[in-house]
Amino acid sequence: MAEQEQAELKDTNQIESDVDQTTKSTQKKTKDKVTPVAASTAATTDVPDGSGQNNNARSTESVQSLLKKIVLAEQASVANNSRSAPKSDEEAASRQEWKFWHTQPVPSIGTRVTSENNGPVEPNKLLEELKAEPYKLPDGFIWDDVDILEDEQLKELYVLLNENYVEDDDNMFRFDYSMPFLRWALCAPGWIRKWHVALRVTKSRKMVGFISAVPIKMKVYDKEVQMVEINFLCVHKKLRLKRMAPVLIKEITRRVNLEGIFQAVYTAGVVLPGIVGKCRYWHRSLNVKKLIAVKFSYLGRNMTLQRMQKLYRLPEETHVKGFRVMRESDVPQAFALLTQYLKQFDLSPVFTQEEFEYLCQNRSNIVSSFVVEQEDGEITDFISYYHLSSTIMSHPQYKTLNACYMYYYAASRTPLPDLVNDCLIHAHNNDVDVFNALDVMDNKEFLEKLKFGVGDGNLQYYIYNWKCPQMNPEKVALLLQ
Ligand code: MYA
Repeated sequence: MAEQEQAELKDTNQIESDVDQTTKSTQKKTKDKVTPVAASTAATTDVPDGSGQNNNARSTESVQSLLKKIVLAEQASVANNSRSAPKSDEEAASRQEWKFWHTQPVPSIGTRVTSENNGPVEPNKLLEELKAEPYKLPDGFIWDDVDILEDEQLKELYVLLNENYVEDDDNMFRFDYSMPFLRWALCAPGWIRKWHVALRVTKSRKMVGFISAVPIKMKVYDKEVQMVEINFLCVHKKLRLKRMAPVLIKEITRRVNLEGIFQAVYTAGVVLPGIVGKCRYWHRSLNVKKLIAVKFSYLGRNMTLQRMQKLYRLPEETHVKGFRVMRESDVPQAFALLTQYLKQFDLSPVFTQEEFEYLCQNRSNIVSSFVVEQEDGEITDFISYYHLSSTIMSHPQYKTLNACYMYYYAASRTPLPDLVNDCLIHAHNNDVDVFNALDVMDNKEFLEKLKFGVGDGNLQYYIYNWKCPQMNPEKVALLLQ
């Protein structure tokens, strides 16, 4: 084994029994892919509650404009709140040692990449240059390819992630990917079983680590490149900080390289070398009472629960004429709209119709998608969101936070805020507590207008073995689950 590998694996012995014995972690902090749901929306301005006499004198318009100011003030207060400071500091990251990442084909932090650069860091390798055997693991651990189509194995992955995956900075919420959601995300067209890599304890066969890849064709600036997307990197809490993550990453790289692919796209809440885009999550409260109860949101000075509920209240009926759930027969038109829309971005997937249908068709509790149908039957707009709950880690009453995330859309006729507003109404009617969106694509057109509050973490986009200038969030059009 090479020296580097030996170093990566040191300290990994003696942990097998720990992992077998303990299910509840004592680890204080994990670094997040993205704060699952945490946003402190603390309103600091007084607001009319709709019940008092002093409101009667105000016109609807002035109340509207006051509400808008309150939302903006609220958002500013969230942005300035030290609790909401970005948790990953790029300057600090530039001083970090990067024992593993410095060995990888990614530009170092602080490298200035000019616009002439848009290509691989290192050339593709020949098959005979690739390592044919899996990376060696410390005694007591084995590799396994998870069969996601087998319920038992899917359940094991579900449990690993449910107990050990991404948490917010304050360890209050942890992503709770459902089994059908995981099967959907991991079995996207072109998936292969050996890219669902698990780390198991040899004796007990307990799953204690995971990483996955699924194929995706990406457009980066003016180039189209076949890549994989890497997701669900997870190491059991009892195995943390023992250099297991680099071994998982190297093993998935080896397996992907063996299929002739040398680039990967991934996102993380942590700052790592090779950032191509730095985005931010925003949150739109739907179930104010619950969000406050579970400390997702806070009532600011001079704000009451009733006022806050009024601020975020939504009608029951959707507004846009012709807005309806997407059907199978809409797929070709919706696909054409999305394909056209995605062309303008610097980082976007290049979907086939089959991939679009797989990812964006309606699936209960996984994806909700809608179209606008004109009177003549033409489909002019498409919009979708995905459902991803978080476990509320310590609340006596509420155990699950129902969240959804803005996914792909393409609006050719209807103003984007109107489409999103109908999604909010739909989500609210379906018991979603909070609607999340990144500041990617044209999302800035609706975030403030529809009362989203800025979140407290960044989501960085990365491309493995690729060098290109960093892009602004509004040039990013890739949404990973
Ligand atoms: S992002 C989601 C990541 N998962 C979680 O946050 C879940 C909770 N956390 C954990 O399970 C662990 O803390 C993880 C780290 C597994 C994250 N991406 O083993 P260690 C570096 C990449 O001692 P642990 C997602 O799924 C760290 O800087 N690297 O640490 C996309 C250090 O390297 P260096 C990360 O805490 C994943 C080294 O690992 C991340 O026990 C994309 C320490 O290892 C991170 N999120 O485990 C992966 N966090 O010494 C890259 C820490 O250099 C894919 N580290 O500072 C690359 C492309 C591969 C395919 C290429 C094909 C061509």
